[in-house]
Amino acid sequence: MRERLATGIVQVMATHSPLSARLAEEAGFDAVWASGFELSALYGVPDASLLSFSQHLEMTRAIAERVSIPVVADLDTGHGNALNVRHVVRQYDRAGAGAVVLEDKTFPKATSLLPGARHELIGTAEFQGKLAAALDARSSDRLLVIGRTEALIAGLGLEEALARGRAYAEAGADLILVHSKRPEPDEIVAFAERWDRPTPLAIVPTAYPSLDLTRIAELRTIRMVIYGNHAIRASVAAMRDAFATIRADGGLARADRTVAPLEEILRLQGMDEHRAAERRYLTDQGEP
Ligand code: SPV
Ligand code: MG
Repeated sequence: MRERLATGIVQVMATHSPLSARLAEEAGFDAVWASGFELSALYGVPDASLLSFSQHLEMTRAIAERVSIPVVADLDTGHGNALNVRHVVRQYDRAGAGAVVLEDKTFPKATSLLPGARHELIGTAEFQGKLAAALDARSSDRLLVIGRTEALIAGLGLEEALARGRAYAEAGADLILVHSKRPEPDEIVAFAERWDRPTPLAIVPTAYPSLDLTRIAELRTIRMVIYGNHAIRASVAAMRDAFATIRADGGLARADRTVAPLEEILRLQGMDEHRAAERRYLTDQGEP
């Protein structure tokens, strides 16, 4: 991940499962985003600190086992104070995460893109302590620690966002993620243009999709783009279509032409390797 960051813009696709992570890898993304929003949606609950840390950790571990690209793990607020962060980061490090993202909101958090949600931030110094705890907890600097400010999401303005970003860079964060929910990229562009630290920036352009890679590259300070929730949204749209077709037709014939063939699912499950292992180890096959 560090090498890729040094040479270009790292594109990270959202996932909520090892299967969606494999599809992201096959599509050519540099890394996958173990998204708290996507996993919450998968469980059918709001992204509001309702799932336990171990539920998200197990998803991250399962993804890391099934892909060879890095996993960027969404740790939300770190599940408590700096002492909780130490514990949590050690677990994600062992689970094989390539990066962890911690955000400066209070626990329990409100999901960032919800219109009218109340967003409260912890103090800058307290969040610096959480970042320091995360940096000390990692087993090596292979694991990137990304500090995320929600100052723009909370409506605190550009100056506060920049001040927090600088403070988190000073605390040693490897990247600063700055999030915005405005439908236009103006405040992110302003942030990126005024960013005056060597620490690279990360963004999640879900709310402002007009900001594409060409423009991001021109800004020069943004090195990571996280496509925040297009895995779960794509799968919901695809499932809804297939379910409606089957209901309307009273059968599978037409839906069968649009859903992925069974062979494709078997391949994604690693069935070839499984069958090879079967031939190698189940040597009693054929005996009565
Ligand atoms: C997530 O995907 O869980 C994120 C990005 O943190 S957002 O939902 O936009 O806050
Ligand atoms: Mg999240």
